Order: sequence, then C-alpha cells, then structure tokens
Amino acid sequence: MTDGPKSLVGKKYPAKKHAQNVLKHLQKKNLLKSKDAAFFVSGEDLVLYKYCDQSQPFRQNRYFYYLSGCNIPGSHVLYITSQDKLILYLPDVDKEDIMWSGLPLSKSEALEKYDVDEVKFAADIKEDLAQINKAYTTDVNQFNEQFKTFLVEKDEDFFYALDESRLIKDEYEIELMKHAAKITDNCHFAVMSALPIETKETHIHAEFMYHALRQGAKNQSYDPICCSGETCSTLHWVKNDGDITPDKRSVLIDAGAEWECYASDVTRCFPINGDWSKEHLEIYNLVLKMQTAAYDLMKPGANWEDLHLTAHKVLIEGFLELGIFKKEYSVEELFQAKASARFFPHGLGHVLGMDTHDVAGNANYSDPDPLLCYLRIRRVLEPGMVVTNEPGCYFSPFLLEDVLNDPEKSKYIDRDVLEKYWYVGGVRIEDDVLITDSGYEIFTEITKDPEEISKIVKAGLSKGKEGFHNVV
Ligand SMILES: [Mn+2]
Repeated sequence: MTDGPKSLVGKKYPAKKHAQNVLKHLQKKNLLKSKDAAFFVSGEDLVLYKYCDQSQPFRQNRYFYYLSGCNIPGSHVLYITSQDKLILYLPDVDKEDIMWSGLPLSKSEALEKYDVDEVKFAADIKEDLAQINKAYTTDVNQFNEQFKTFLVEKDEDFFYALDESRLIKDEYEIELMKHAAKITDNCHFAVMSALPIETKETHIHAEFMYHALRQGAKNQSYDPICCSGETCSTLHWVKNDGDITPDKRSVLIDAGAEWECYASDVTRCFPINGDWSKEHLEIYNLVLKMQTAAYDLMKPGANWEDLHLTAHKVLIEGFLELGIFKKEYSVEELFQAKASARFFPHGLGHVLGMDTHDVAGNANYSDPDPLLCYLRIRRVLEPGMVVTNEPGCYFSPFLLEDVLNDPEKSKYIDRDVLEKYWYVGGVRIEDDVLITDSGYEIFTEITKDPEEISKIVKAGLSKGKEGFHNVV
C-alpha cells in the first residue's frame, strides 16, 4: 500500500476549488476589500541547520498546500480573484543542484500534475504582483520577504475564510484521510500483535513507525504517544522510554500516520499480557460507553459541547457504579460540582485535517469553566467536518493532588476505592469521524472491542520472540 488511494488515480488535488471556496467565504460575509484582491501564499523552503549543510525536516505550509496541492520546497501560489486564475510558481531552476537532487519538475509536468491555470517560476513573481492592487498573505516570512511591498499579511478576514474553507473537507480530502486512517489501522494492529518484542515503550513507537513507513507514510501526524502503566495518565507522554513490565498491565498508544499532508489520529489501549485486569477493563468499558454516548448525538446541527458534557455525565454515572464517587451524591450534583473534570481533563475531540488539531474549531482556552477550557471544538457540527471522538479517563497523581487536598472537592471521592485504580494510569479511545448529511462515518476500523483486542494480543504473544524478525 505504498501508492495512494485507487479512487484518486487520474484526479488532481482540487486546489482551484479551494481558492474559490476561500473567495466565497469572503464574499458571503462581504469581507472582500477590493474587487481585484488576490491571495498569495508562499510554501516552506528547505532550511539548513546552523553551521551545517544538512536541511531541517521539511513540512509544507498547510495554507499553501491547501491552495496548491504542491509539496515542492520553495514554491508559491497566487490566486487572482477577478480573473479566477490560479498560478503556481516553482522555484527557479538551480543547475548546480541537478547533480545532487536530480531534474526538477518542468512547467508542463507541473501543469499536468497540479490543479492550477498556469505554472511559472519564482523569478516571475515580482512582475505579477506589481500588477495587483492588494495580495493577501498569511505571513511575510523569510520565503517571501522580497515581495513584502506587495503583500498584506495577517488579515483576520483572510484567515477566517481560509479556516472556514479548510473546515469542510471535500471528497478528495476525505479519500486522503481515509487512506491515512487505513495505514494507521494496520500500524495499531501490528503494535497490538507484537508484545513479545515490545519490552519498552520505545519498541511500541518503533513498531508503529516501521509499519507506517513500509506503507509509504514517511511522516507521522504528530509524535507518537506510547505509554504503559502509570504513564498512561500523561496525556501527551512522548518520552516513550519506560520499561513495559508485566506488573504494569496497561498500554496506551496514541499515534497516526500522515498521508500527503493529511492526518489521522487514533488511540488504542490494550492489556500487556492479553488478559484485562478487573480495574483496567472497568475503566476501558466506561470510556467505550462515553464514546458511544457521543456517537449517539453526533449529526449535523448538534453542538459539540453537548456531546462533550454528555460524555462527562456518563463518566460520573460510571464512577458512581464503581464506587469511586460516593453514592450519596447524585449525577446532577457531581456534574454541577464539576467533579469529573480532573478525571477527563481534555476535550472530547478536535477538528482533524492537514493539522492534527486542525483549524476552525473555535477553542477558548481562557474559558474559566474547567469542563470546557480544553475543548477544541466549540461549534455546531456540519457535514464535511472531520473530527476525533476521543473520550478518556485518567488517574493522574499530578492532576488529582490538589483535588484530594481540598476537602470541598475530595468529599465526593471514596479514596479506598480510588486507590485500586492508580496502576491503570488511564484509558483513551480515539477514532476519526466524518460528519455526513445524516450522521457520521467512522474512518478507523481497528477494533476497540475488548475481547477481540485480547485475542489479538494473545495471538501475538503465542508466537513468542522467535516469531518476529527483531534485531535486539
Ligand atoms: Mn487526538
């Protein structure tokens, strides 16, 4: 699976449509400041490390990619709104570099490959921009500094239009994201299946990356989070250096491959020896229930905050059943007291796209409400949005310290019962989901059924070390 999705063969990334959509968002709100406004965005270029001739890892500028579909370092794009004309500028050809890097794409090859009206070289940019009244750009930076007299940067309305447009994914983008999710599914399956050679969190990290790369995904959407036992309670644990000892019982891996600049973002949890411990399974099933409750409400027109708060209520009900919250308090009392905030401290999910935490979610990190301040989607769902559904439940000594030291907050918690759950660390279940006209479609197919997971882990364990081609 190192080639892209078959459904996209012969199709181009719809850059022109994207540029038109951005314009439509401006027009719809009457934000277009002049009739002959243009959009000009520069891609990233290769940058060397200081005092060294090695280039830093290249990651294309997402706004540029959105308007061009081009991943060539040192390129630029111009959309002239009055002419509905999209021009891609390739870097000027450096003859010296051909020996090292091979022949660059020609103008005609680029015209064939990209959904643009014209392909030119960077040397033509100045003259073209000089003919235009105002060219809006995201940023003036080291890659377009020389054109800054022609550019208007950081215009709020331009960002608004770009982000609103990026929020709603078209068919082409959806195919890219499904492909990324499919690769990620295979990687998660491989990780669950390879316990005999996974004696450190690093091995889980390695297994995931190995299988992503073999499928043609050279980049990860974000640094894989590989946890075991108590480190499962650290939301973005990326040290990935702990030992996986049998006494730890739980593993959590949050990792997603990227495909042509589009992200996937998936979390799975499993028991180290294939058998779920009582407490681990209880928490796992509770988080699964939170996720299902969110799916039950997921459709266009639904407010994401409602889904998130419903997941909190499910957690509270679960904690009452398990006895972690004292039964003398009602669900509503505990909800009003925000007693679940430190056990599910992050949001139910976020917009997913080219960035893992993609644009236009309208988060409000300064919201004083502890249940909402880390919620990355504060808006109503619309068809074409891709989001993650990722409830979690954690037992973090760091997060719970001040709760346990405050009699007003700790009165809800039965400490003797809580004591039994620390070793689980935490559980998160995360899938990538498209909002459709009638509801939703889940991209991720790797199982989250605890029995099936148990079978996969045990099948891997039964192969023993000899069943794997590991070098160390
Ligand atoms: Mn996520």
